[in-house]
Amino acid sequence: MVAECDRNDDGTLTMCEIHDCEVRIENHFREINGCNLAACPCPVPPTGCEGAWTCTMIADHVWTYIDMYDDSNDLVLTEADSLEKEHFYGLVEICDEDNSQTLDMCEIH
Ligand SMILES: [Ca+2]
Ligand SMILES: [Ca+2]
Ligand SMILES: [Ca+2]
Repeated sequence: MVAECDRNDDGTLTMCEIHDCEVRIENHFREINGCNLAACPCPVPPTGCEGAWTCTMIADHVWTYIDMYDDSNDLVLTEADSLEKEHFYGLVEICDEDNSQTLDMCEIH
């Protein structure tokens, strides 16, 4: 593991070296299976910024959100899902990057 993932050859693995390695392994698996590749930045904890979220926390929150509101389990929020209409339209206004009037996971993210 160390030999394979230690990018700067210092004999230790930082969090980001391990993370990059995991992403490479995951993308190797995805390539074989014809899936879209993961683009995951290293989840560096924010420093000197109280209340800031890491990318991992944001990703967790997206899943929580989808879990709570996506009744149709298609990983897309639409008018048909149980999100309050007012809240949904507010989010669409802010987050709907392709103007489809629905929110996919990446838009919520
Ligand atoms: Ca290293
Ligand atoms: Ca849905
Ligand atoms: Ca959209």
